[in-house]
Amino acid sequence: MADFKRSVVYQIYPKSFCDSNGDGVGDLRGVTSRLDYIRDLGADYIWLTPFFKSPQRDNGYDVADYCSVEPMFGTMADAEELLREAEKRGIGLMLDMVFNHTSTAHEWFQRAMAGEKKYQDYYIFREGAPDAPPTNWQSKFGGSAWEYVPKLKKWYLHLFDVSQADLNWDNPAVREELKNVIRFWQHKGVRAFRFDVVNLISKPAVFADDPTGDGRRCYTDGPHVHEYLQELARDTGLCENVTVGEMSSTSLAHCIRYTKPENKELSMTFSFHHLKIDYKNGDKWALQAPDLAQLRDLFATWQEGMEAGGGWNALFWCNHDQPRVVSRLGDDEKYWKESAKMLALCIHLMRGTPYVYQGEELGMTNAYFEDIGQYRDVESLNYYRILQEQGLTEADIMARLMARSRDNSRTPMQWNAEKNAGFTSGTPWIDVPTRKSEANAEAEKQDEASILSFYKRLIRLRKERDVIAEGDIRFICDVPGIIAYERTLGNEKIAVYCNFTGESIAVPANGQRCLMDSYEDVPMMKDGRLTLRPYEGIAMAD
Ligand code: TEU
Repeated sequence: MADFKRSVVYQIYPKSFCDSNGDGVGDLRGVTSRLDYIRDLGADYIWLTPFFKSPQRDNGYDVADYCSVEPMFGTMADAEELLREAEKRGIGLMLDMVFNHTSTAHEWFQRAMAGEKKYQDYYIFREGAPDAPPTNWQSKFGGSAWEYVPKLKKWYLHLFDVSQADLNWDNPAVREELKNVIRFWQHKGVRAFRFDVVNLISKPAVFADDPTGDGRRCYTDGPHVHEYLQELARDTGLCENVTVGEMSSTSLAHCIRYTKPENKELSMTFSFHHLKIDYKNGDKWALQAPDLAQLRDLFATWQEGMEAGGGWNALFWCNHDQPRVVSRLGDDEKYWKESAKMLALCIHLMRGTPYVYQGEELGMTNAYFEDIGQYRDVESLNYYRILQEQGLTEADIMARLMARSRDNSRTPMQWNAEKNAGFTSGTPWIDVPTRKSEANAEAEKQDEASILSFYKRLIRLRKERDVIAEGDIRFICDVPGIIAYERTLGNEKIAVYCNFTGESIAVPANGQRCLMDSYEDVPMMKDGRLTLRPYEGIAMAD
């Protein structure tokens, strides 16, 4: 069985993880200094978000040189040391390849701007009048996806920030350049890769307006995407590595194709449908209570569907783009511990490879910033302006940012209860949240009943019981507010019951032995019925 199925990946956002030199920004040596913490947690890989040379308009997702280290994060020697030290502890590094676009500060783009035809073909430039963008597509960060360059009399495409120009994957020279980037890091010993928004790389042959939407249907899972991924994997030996593709607005059918082993594309995919259940009418900036029935249906569809099609999911609630799950789907006050543990149990025992985002294992909460001056993220700042232009009140806008901003997950990692949560001796680049200072590594390490200890046990359980990595999955018990499923491998069976509400709910249940309970208690089981307390999550074995 492939090693990635038994693995757990720990995601680090270096800027916010640990600052070794007191400049207020986390760095690679900071990561190295905390490797024992990650080993003790039980993670097998560390996904590091981009630390490459970058103007940091989008915190490193605007790469100016894929084969160098941004000085703010350290040096190439620091990266090599981190790799070596991680390997010593049996941990592999997973690097983040941002191949849909480069920063406009990248040499390729600069040369394109200087008029070199060869490099203009690396990007997506289109002729056109200065007042008429080639299509009506919208940038994911707000506004048009096209920027006009007067001196070239051309537009270029940027599906994200204006400083992130989309690469032209139809140009074989671009594909060769990107293969060389992978080879460069493989040569240094990197054995896992994450590919940023990789289902957006293949643009349509003809660029046309999207009559009803923002354009995503025109370029998502595009015409040559599978072919390009196969070529990339074949020519760089990626099948020997662990790979995960971030898939924006994708479909189950495509994710099966991306991850079916015989297709030789990727080990697994991230999809986001389950994290849009609180978007009103699909709009990230419009709030609504989470639709729990939809959440259950989406998990059932994706989990059972990927199994039937022979694909493999990456399992996650949190990353550097998402609000903290305990604030979003749990209760970060009254049932803080119980709900954080229930959410962990629910996702880790599904079929797929779990990802833990720094601080999730401590139950870190949203930032609850009250002042726009505390926000740093380009998307949040853009939307602050866009929502103002739409005429929303300041209070309404701030409530939306408080719930949805990507900065919710980018606050400093909470190492202890001291100043700046032990993240830096200087002034942190982004504030530490005021809520839940007890969510910190030092305190939780000592406490058997902490959220951190619960994550450690969950990760250990995956290594002890084959049914978690290998078993089939069936969703059971269609009761509102409950997500429940069974995993089966031969005679081995685990049943998982999770209450996503603040009320007690009774469900029909079987299973003899409790493996884990988010209440750290004996489950309330009687006559074939299990009463789940508020936010209780239970795993039972036969
Ligand atoms: O994110 C891709 C993406 O589309 C979203 O997660 C996006 O941030 C969200 O939908 C906006 O509401 C990836 C990276 O994870 C993200 O940090 C980068 O900003 C983005 O690509 C561009 O590289």
